[in-house]
Amino acid sequence: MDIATLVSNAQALVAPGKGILAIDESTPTIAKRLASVNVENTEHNRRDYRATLLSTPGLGEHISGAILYDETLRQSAADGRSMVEIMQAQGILPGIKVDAGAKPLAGHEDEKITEGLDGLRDRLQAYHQLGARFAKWRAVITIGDGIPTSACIEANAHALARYAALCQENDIVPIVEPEILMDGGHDLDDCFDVTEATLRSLFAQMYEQGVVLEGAILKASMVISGSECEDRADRVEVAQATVTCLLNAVPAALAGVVFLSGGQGDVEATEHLQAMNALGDFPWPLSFSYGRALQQAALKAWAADPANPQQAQKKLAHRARMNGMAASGQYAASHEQAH
Ligand code: 5MM
Repeated sequence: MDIATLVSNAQALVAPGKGILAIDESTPTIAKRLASVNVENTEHNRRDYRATLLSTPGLGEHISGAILYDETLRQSAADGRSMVEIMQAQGILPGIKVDAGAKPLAGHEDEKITEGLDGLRDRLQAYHQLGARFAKWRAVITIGDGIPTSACIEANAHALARYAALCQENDIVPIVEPEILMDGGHDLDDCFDVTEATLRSLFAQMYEQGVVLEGAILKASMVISGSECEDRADRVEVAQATVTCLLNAVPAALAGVVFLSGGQGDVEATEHLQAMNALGDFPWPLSFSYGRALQQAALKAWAADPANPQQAQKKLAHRARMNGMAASGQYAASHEQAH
């Protein structure tokens, strides 16, 4: 394990004004995204869409790394350059999703456990050779009647910690992503309690497994009201609850925290990040690792005219710039109009 390289790559991923582009949708998930814009889910279309995003001029100004799906890491664009070469030319670190998806947790109705530890050491070695320098593993926690159970929280925390230790053994920075789903009618306090319990369990397990926190990143969901909640918290309430929860449960030694968007609107996700960074300085950089909130506008523009990728690239560059500003606490709504 090369700790100096792990730490320097982790710090590069959360460098000031930069965040991560999540384009690691599994084939069933990208099928839904493409269907929403009436595009057929073929390998050719997935390749062209993702090559368009990664080739955005100047993308490296606000994007430090991109998380890819296995297929994308092995692909080359139509011009013959590999996706990894495109990213290297942009100064963007290649990342890879290594979990095998969230499956039903035996004996626990409506709860999930993320699989993928078997054979992971060999896969990480192969991914490192292909150019990956960081990885991601997502656990899914649902809030509902009597759930999440401690069995679900602890099983997922244990798997995340074992994944993280294996990554570091292979000089790959682990991003640990315990996503508390926004689905449901729960309120902000419910989300706070579940998020705090999940993070406390995760960092206890990471300590047990000997994960070097300075070379690891948390991909967190915000503390936010459920999408069906009747009285949803506003931007400042979400920001205050989220940073309070993180300060309670996340060790200061961690390299950084990046947020997922989880179904928020693209501007909403930027506003929440800005509201958090406006609250002051924290032990870790607070940045972004958005999937949908970075891609929504770009996907629509690309689907409207795939032969003219510049429109989609302009949309992505704009959202990356807005979120880069929010990561530095310098975003304002007026910046949206400058687009
Ligand atoms: C980009 O989507 C990622 C992969 O999802 P599946 O494994 O379900 O296909 C997903 O893990 C994503 O990175 C996170 O959920 C964050 O994305 P959002 O859209 O919530 O910011």
